[in-house]
Amino acid sequence: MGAADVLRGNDIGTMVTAAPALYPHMWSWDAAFISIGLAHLGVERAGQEIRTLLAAQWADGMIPHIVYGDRGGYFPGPGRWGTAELSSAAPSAPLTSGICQPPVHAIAVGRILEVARRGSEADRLAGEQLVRDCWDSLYRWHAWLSEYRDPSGTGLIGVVHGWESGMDNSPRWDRPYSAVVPGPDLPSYVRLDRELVRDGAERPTDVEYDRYLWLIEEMRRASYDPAKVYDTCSFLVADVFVSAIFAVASDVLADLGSDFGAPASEVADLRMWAARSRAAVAASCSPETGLARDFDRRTNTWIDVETLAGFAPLISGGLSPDAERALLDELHGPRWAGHPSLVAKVPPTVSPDSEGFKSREYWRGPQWPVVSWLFGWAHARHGYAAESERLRAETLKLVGDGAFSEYYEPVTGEALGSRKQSWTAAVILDWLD
Ligand code: 9YW
Repeated sequence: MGAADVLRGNDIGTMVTAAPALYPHMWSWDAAFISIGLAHLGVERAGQEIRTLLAAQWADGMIPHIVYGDRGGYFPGPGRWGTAELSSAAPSAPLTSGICQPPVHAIAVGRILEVARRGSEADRLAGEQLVRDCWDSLYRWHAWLSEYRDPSGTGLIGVVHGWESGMDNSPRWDRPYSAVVPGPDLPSYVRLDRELVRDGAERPTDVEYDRYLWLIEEMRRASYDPAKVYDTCSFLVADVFVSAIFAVASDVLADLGSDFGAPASEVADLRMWAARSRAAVAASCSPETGLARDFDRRTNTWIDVETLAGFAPLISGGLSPDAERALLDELHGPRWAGHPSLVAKVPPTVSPDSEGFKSREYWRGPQWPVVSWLFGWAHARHGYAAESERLRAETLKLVGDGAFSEYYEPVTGEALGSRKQSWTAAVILDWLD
């Protein structure tokens, strides 16, 4: 089965589910990557994916992290969130979760446009129409992040749940999560993921899940009012990887805006947000390791845990040429992507040399093809063509088993998590182009 078949197989009409069994709904950042893959099968269908996601955008501008389709099959489902009952900003159709995910959407629209412009006249027109149709919604999304997740204008965008980072159980979050203490009134629940991924070591633990769900309770109590959530939620971390994505996606959106005649003041906002976040990501780098760091806003401390997110400045740019070269060499060097024990020379989520490295455990070590694509895209954008090509070639080697897995064991190359994961198939389609 090829990558295109995976996407077609997971397509339930207006959405391609993130995975056939484990994730039978639409996830925000997955949808963006999936739309890039879909562009290679038809620009109209790619645009449809973005439109489905944006149709679920909240009235205040937030793009929710899950848009639920008609089927159940995932916990937590819409009932656990209760967003439509509790928040006047949330849509009641479709039902959504109450948090967000990394803002990669403008990057996706930019990439779809590139693909469209190389295709037929109809493709080109469809790509350009997509930009016109979604620019304003994407601007409002970026404005929401700036207003509600960085209210003092530091440039670092806050997340109020590890799920918002997309890297759910990364060791980056261990310390902030240790301060999340589930109350005795946490409603009971049954996990469904453990039925589908039999090896418990590949998924977050039950202790982690209790905390994930307790944060939902806290947000319910704040009625998902973004200012109240920011002030009261027991987890609030300025996320350097989300901030880097926000910076570069704001650049892309600003460029699209100037090409397509968007209001000059909005384009200027985007350029200001991009510059501010780029500078803040660069300034977060540890003087010892050179890696960028998250900042725990509840305890006002830097989080000095080394993970792949520390390479965030390679996504957003803005380091001095020497510092950038050093960080690039570190990423591709023997502690990370070039580690001698790895089957494929793509970055693991945690270095095998780190204490916290767990080779099978989700965001604590495995390699995620979609993250490699993002670094490859950023390398190409910032002029590192050879490194970009290496990530492409090495990831293709990794996924040569045809499983299109969610993540891979770095030392053995074993496929882990869900099979036929849509975003894995999507980035492979883009890379095979
Ligand atoms: C979960 C869908 C999502 C991704 C996240 C990833 C995982 C959901 O799957 O979270 O239940 O664990 O961590 O980044 O969007 O692919």
